[in-house]
Amino acid sequence: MPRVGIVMGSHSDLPVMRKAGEALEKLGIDYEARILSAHRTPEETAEWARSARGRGIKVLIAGAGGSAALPGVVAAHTTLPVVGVPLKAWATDGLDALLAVAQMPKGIPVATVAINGAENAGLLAASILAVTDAGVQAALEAFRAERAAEVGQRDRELRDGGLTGGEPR
Ligand code: RP5
Repeated sequence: MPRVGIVMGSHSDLPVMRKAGEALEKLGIDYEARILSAHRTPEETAEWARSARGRGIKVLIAGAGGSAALPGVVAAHTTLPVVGVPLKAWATDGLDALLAVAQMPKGIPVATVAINGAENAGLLAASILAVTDAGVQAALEAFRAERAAEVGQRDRELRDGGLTGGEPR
């Protein structure tokens, strides 16, 4: 049964937003995913957010670009925690969406990750689930241990081989 709901404002958001799903899959967490727009399909968006708790969903992840109202609108219709992902769209390198998602009015919070930070949104949703799920907590700890091992490996390579290799970001 899905415990996380992922929503994005457009099919054009999918290449970034799928990283949230991939992070959850690595941790063994089921999710549902939808394309719903705060502006183009406002009624469907509200209904999805309102009904999420009743479907057993515990955390929502919402990504949008441009004026990026979606995470805030979703949060307005549920008291489930909402993780917002500001997406880089057609202008301003995503700063427009970052401000729209982060600058919520008092009383309706959205936990905002970095621009295009969909993977971290998945990990943050997992951390929220891990508060009451020891299996997810163990999976997160294993994930972090893997990341630490990767850093250690790169450090050994650098100390042995000097400042060679590396890929531009
Ligand atoms: C937002 O506008 C979407 O979340 C997307 O990031 C952006 C552009 O949407 P499209 O015009 O590509 O559908 O609502």
